[in-house]
Amino acid sequence: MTTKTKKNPKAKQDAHHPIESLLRMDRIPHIWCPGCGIGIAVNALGQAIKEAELDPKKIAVVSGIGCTGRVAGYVNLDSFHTTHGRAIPFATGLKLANPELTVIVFSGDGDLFAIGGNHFIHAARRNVDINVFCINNFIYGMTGGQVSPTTPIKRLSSTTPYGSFEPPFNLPYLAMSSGAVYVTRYTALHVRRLTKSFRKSLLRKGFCFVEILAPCPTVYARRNRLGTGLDMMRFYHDNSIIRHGANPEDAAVEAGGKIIIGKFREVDKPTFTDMVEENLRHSVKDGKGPVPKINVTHGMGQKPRLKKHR
Ligand SMILES: Cc1ncc(C[n+]2csc(CCOP(=O)(O)OP(=O)(O)O)c2C)c(N)n1
Ligand code: SF4
Repeated sequence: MTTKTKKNPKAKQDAHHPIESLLRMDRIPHIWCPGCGIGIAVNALGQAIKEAELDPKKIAVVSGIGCTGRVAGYVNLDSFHTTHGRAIPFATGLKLANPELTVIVFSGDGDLFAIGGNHFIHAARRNVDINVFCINNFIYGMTGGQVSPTTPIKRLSSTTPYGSFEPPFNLPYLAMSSGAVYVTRYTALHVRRLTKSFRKSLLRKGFCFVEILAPCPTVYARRNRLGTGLDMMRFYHDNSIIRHGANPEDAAVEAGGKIIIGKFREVDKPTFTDMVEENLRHSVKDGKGPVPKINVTHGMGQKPRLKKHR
């Protein structure tokens, strides 16, 4: 970036954002409200992709529907804005068809855990090698502020005008008990930690989950009188406790309560693709064939190579 000085008055025009190459600049300005946390997370993702030195041509970003779902439209990568709740099965298909891809699901708490909840637990159970990054703003932002599966008890929404009474999901706990190999939570304030966590997730095999607590000043904070996006960042600053290795069962988010952030889990386990290959090898060895040998390393757009075993 060039700094504008008296000697160089045109420098401002030449200034570039550090992750500009990863954004579809022709689509900027984006639709997100001032103070929204989604853009901060997108910036952290861009930085993480650069730091991980991944080839942008081998990355795919998949989103569902919602304000967060719009991320797929702004990244200058192969990206897919899929139907509501279906980002994970779409991403699973991409990864199985082309295991060389780094597949990122970037979507909201409503998309991933209400209509898409079933896909989440099964992809985690199977340890599909994808990265699921969830913006948790505790609400359905895009559709005007309905209660979501993560809305804390007592919080107001357009569908809970007297306060939500449904127990919310504790996302890291859900991810870990479903089988995710890497589970972290940060807030939109903890940009450096979030960037590092994205980077580690992108470089790690298996089902990785990063939860990003992010302000939605427009429909969540306003209705709950939590102030502006900046006020919410101040809240994160004053109330986040970094506790790596904490039991996620103890990390539920309660209205106005302390927030436990950090890395909850990092383990190695065979991925779904590993298990498919292993299972095929055993079936052949046990003489239970004929079993087609699927070459899972074929590229996108190519037909799977099926070979019969004698
Ligand atoms: C099948 C279907 N049902 C409902 C909707 C309406 N809808 C669009 S976005 C959304 C909620 C998104 O909430 P979340 O994932 O939390 O994203 P945010 O907008 O907060 O980022 C809903 C219910 C839809 N598009 N498709
Ligand atoms: S409605 Fe909320 S989540 Fe959607 S862009 Fe505005 S602040 Fe962000």
